[in-house]
Amino acid sequence: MRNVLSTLAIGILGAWQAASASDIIGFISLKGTPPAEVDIGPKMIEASPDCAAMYPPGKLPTTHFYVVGPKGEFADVVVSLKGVTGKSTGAGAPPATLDQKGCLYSPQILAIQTGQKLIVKNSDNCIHNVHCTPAVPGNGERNDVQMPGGADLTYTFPQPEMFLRFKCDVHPWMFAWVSVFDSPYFSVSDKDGKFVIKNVPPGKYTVEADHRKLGAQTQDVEIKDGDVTVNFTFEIK
Ligand SMILES: [Cu+2]
Repeated sequence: MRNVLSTLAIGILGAWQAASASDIIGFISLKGTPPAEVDIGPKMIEASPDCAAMYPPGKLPTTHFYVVGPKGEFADVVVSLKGVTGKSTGAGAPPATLDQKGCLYSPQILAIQTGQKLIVKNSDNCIHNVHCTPAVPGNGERNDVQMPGGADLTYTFPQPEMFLRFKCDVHPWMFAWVSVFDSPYFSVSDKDGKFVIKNVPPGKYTVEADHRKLGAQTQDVEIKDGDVTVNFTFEIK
């Protein structure tokens, strides 16, 4: 009897596992040497000494187009499930945050859902001007001044859009790129090159990995009965 019950329990557990959502996990690497980053120090000193004063002498920032670790760990790649739409849970999701720190946006690459709040903060002791310039109709352009210590600004976008641009008209080197998805199934690779797309329902999908400078790659996967690993390699030719 006991055996029958435990067999039954294992059977039920197995069926439940087979039908439950799984994670798509992976590692993104960059092969080859990316072009040198642009030194934005001289622009900063010229246009805005108050920004330059936020850094130790000789340690002014560069652009961050290619964020690569010592073993090719490739950060800031936006990974999503291609063609999955109408699944946004953005209205009920916790807000995402975009900060302005040291006269740079932080992070510079991020991803949110349609309808999800994006809170923009000013951690600097200087004025910024938050200017989003969407390319997809329905996502409205906005241009807001934000004083030091000023109230947070809140943005939402109704339409999916890749790399929607935020810039600052006061500091012409400041950019952030916000990708907007119509589902919660996306991730941005971290400094270790890792990403996780959580709780994907069973099914067949095309996983797309998109880097702002190097473009998109895809791989097909099937979620059946457990987590799936998908790795991508980008190459500088
Ligand atoms: Cu600014």
